[in-house]
Amino acid sequence: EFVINLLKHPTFLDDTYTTKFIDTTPDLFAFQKRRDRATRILTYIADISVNGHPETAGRALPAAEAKTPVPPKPRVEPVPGTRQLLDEKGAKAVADWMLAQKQLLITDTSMRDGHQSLLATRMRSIDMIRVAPSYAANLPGLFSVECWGGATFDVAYRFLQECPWQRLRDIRARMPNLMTQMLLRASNGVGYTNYPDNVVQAFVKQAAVTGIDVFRVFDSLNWVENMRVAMDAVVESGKICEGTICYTGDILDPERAKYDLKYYVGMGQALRDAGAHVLGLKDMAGLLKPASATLLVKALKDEVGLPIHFHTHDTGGIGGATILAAAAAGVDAVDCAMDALSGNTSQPTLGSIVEALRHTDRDTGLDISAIREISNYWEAVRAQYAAFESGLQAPASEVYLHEMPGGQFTNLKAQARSLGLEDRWHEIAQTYAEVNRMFGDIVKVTPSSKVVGDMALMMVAQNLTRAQVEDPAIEVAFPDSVVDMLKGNLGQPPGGWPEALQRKVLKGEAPLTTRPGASMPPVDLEAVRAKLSADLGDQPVDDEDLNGYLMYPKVFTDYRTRHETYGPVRTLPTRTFFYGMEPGDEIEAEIDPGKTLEIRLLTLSETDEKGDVKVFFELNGQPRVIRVPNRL
Ligand code: BTN
Ligand code: 3PY
Ligand code: ZN
Repeated sequence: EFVINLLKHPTFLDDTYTTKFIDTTPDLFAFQKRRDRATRILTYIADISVNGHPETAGRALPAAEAKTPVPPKPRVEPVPGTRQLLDEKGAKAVADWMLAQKQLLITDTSMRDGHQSLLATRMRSIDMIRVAPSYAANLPGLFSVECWGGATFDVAYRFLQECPWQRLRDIRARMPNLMTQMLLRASNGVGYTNYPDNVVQAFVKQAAVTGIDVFRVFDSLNWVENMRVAMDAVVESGKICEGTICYTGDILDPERAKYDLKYYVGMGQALRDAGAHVLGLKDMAGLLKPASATLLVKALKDEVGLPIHFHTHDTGGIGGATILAAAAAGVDAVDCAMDALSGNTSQPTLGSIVEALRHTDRDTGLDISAIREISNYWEAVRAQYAAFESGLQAPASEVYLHEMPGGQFTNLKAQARSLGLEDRWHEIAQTYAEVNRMFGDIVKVTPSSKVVGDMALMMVAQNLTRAQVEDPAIEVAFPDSVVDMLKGNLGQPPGGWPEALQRKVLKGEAPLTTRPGASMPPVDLEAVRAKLSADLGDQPVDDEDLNGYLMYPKVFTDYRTRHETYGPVRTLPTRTFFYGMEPGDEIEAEIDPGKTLEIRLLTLSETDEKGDVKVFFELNGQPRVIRVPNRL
């Protein structure tokens, strides 16, 4: 029997847009609305119990002995942390404080990059929200908690049937003393393409209002010109602008002279001059080697003058060594993932970095027993996502060949599997490297990494060599993303695009060489809001909804349409969300603060002549029957 007691906190999971709707529409019958929501949730459970969840079909099941995750008890009331410093003294004061600290500051990435890089970004909000109070109370000395942005935004709507803004609001409310952090792809927002300037500005403004404190802003081609709109918007919001260098190549390798020490120092200075409070050093693939980190961090510290926040991945297995080298060279803050969500394509292991530095001059001061407790919680959470594990068994030095970002690696592997190419993975890795050289040796990070991945998959699937692709006499149907990138729609890489390839791909069309946003007209936000509201049957569209729609129109409206059928399924325990219930199972779901549904599944009928199954529930002690089609 599987029973979960959700946190009985009065503000738990507050303020769905459904409740906002009720709040702003007092003449609605609240009782009717409530009953509807319960019915919708029962419909979802019934459907999943009968038909399974498409995302977990055919995938590994959670182990039979998997335990219900129980968050560690908050030991004390949260004491003031970095959040209070930011709120009271401002972004510049936080940057000055970082520079004045001796201890190595730590960002925990478990709620964003950790699960993005290990579990295909599939972690649900409820699993984060339940542990947020433990972070606030037991680890008040963290620099920040990365919990938003990157791929989590669209995955929330698309695959998890939940609102990313609500996730942020709920985490923020439970971690009042810690800074929240997000990953923002500059003019690409949290999407895969350039957006008009006013869309990027509106998005940043909303993220700041809903609860982001630290914005890590990067561009997928390291084009500072294309980062200014987003960076200016962050500075304008009063939050911390972490202008970020993406690291690729190897500064010690004379063959990769394009990305040498001088290049990175120059970019760091340009980001400082563009208004960054903190300099981010984002090693998205985990390519920065310890000896190079020593050189690079020293040079950036000396020649840029901003505090440096280092991010890496452990794909090659020596990420921890690089962090320690960076710490010794004076880096101010680093990213780690809680132990149970660390290693391999994720970040290095938080607890082990803390231990490695204990009793040294960079001692983090973090409580290792609090870290262990939180990691034990994540271990139990991770067990529920067995369906999304990549099966990666070990770190591999192959990362220095392909240079894939940790967040893309397992994703591309899954794409390869779906194309029947999984057994040719090492060939794909080799081809990915060749595509990179063919594109002129570019930074590979979302979205440019996706373009390289698309091209590599296509070449392997069609057995095309680089020489064939480049041969003007051979007709090649390039993926749309490749055409788009070589048109200049993601911006310009250092040194520009290789001209011969660009001519072939564009078939004579002239490429864009200016900033894409400069030639995109502003979107009429209020007109879009009005049209969206009408399309949704005159439902209200608030600023969060509007910004979600502007990033991902179809993903957003699909989410809203499903929401009409299934209600606030984000309140279900993860096991129920992905696997439904079995006769005898009992769960609780708190759909509003203090409003808890107690749900028991009694039995399921045989499939009737219409092809339907009747699912018999007890809802808060009352019998309820839901009929769903058997689609299996
Ligand atoms: C990256 O590619 O740099 C980071 C990970 C982003 C993953 C998303 S999920 C869907 C899409 N397909 C990809 O290959 N990458 C993105
Ligand atoms: C993202 O943009 O999602 C990334 O994780 C890039 O590394
Ligand atoms: Zn990362």
